[in-house]
Amino acid sequence: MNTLKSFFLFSMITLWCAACDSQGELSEPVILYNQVGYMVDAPKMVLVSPDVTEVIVRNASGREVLRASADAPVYWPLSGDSVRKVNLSAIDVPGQYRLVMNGAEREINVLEQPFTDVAKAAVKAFYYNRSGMAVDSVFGGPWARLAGHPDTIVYVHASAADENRPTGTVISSPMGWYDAGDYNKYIVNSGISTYTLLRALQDFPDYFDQLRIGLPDADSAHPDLLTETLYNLKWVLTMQDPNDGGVYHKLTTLKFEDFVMPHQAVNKRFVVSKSTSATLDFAALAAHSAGILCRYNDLVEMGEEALLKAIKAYDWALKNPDLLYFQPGDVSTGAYDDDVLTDEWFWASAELFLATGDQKYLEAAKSYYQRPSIPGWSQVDALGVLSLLDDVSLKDDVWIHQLKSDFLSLVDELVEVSKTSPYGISLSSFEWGSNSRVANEAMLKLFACKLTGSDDYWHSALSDIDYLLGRNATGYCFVTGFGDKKVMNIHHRPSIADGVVEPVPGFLAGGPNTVVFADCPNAERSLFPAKSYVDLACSYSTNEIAINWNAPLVYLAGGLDALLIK
Ligand code: 9MR
Ligand code: 9MR
Repeated sequence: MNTLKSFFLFSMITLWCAACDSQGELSEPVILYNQVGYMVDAPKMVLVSPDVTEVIVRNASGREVLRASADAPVYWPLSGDSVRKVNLSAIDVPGQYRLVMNGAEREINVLEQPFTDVAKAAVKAFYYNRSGMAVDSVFGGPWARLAGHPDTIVYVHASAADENRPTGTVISSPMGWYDAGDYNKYIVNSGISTYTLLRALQDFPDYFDQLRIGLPDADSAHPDLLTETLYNLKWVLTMQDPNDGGVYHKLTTLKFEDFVMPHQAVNKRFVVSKSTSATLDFAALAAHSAGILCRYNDLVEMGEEALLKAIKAYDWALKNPDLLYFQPGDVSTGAYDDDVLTDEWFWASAELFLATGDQKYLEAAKSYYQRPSIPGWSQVDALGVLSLLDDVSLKDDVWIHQLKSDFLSLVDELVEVSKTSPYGISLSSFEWGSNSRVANEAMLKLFACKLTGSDDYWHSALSDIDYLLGRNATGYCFVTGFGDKKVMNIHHRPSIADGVVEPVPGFLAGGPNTVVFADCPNAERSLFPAKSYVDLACSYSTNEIAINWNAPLVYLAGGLDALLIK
């Protein structure tokens, strides 16, 4: 049988068996729902399998409050199944409700502000991933752990050596977050992650100013989100070579460490290769943060230093415009290699212009500008656009008008897709970290809502969070520590090695995709990308966590909550 035929047969069997168990008996209907909570004054949608035509909703005292009929089933080629939408928006009183259908029951929560706990946990996750610091039991509960990776003795790798800092030179580069389930620290990925958290702070200041998450270094003068972000920013600023302004691509062991606790992962650490991408991302982040730091008396000096470093980094990039990152032969940790830097040039130029007012950076930004795309570690043009659109002094500028219209047309397209998508999201493909793409799309939608005030945008972002919290083709609530069908086995070294059953909470799992099938050789994996996810620690391609995936979750959960307090 040829591949196409067997794939077709496989799909038919999958469809036919959607409502059967292994013996072909009728099994429970499928119901997919946001397992954390729905917002009271907002659209509420659950998904059911084709066998369900009506859902009865009962309140906590058992009284029927709604009978909602299910829409016609719609097939999604990406999930290989058909689902029906059920609109529960008529529920307008907060509380717990039971959904009853075909003999099965599920409970949903309807709340004024359902996402506060997710927002707090998503910020706290960064604290749990701090390098060079113990997690105290007062703040970390069962996930308390010893400190690892002080990074006060870090070697200059041959790929990064020059006459000022020859191979083997020792430098100090402490603090910062571990990138993900591994223990390394990568500038490219730190750039977007740190920026996204600062963006959340700027876009929803009232909300994040008062959000307290329990940090050992918290104080009343700074929002906790800023305190957490500073922990990484301080590390980022150590990654510049003061001699020439170039920035090391990463701080890493030569190979990934084993699945041990941070203090047991003691292999030598190196700074590897300066690269144009890391240097531009550094310049953008440092320049952007300068503007924020200068608002706090005790951080003014750090802000001024950050700006000087940003300028120096940009100058280095001008002299070394094409130094792409190539993984040295003896290094096998994350590469974050990107060979298209137009967007990094745009972002850095935009931020340097905003921070200095110097027209030369504006001219550069204009020359690199292209219609933005969804943010990702290798795609940062939207970040520059958000910063420019946020600057009130530019709002009458003709070029900025163009940016705004390009940005809104991008978000409008996303919203249109989500309206017709069977699962109510804007994804049309599934990449590594697919859940983060959902969250990043939602971030753009919330920003568009701030720009225009249109409900359509935040409703679509709300549908994205519903997806992440359980209303997806796998039925998992993808944030650790939350949900009825919980993710338990993230590819996260501390969660694997700490002996605690529950994983470290607040992390967004990478999510379904079909990029790598070999990570868990014995696991059954769907061939359909939206279902191709396994909650197994071996599955680094679907079940790792990462700072650039959690940052847009912070923005989304906090942003939605914040919009509701208006
Ligand atoms: O554990 C590694 C994880 O943290 C990385 O994100 C991932 C992708 O680079 O790689 C994991 O390491 C795997 C390696 O790439 C291939 N061999 C198996 C390793 C994990 O068991
Ligand atoms: O998020 C990254 C993804 O886009 C890449 O395809 C993948 C393989 O290179 O690497 C991912 O990033 C990992 C990084 O290399 C190492 N730390 C964990 C990151 C998340 O898996």
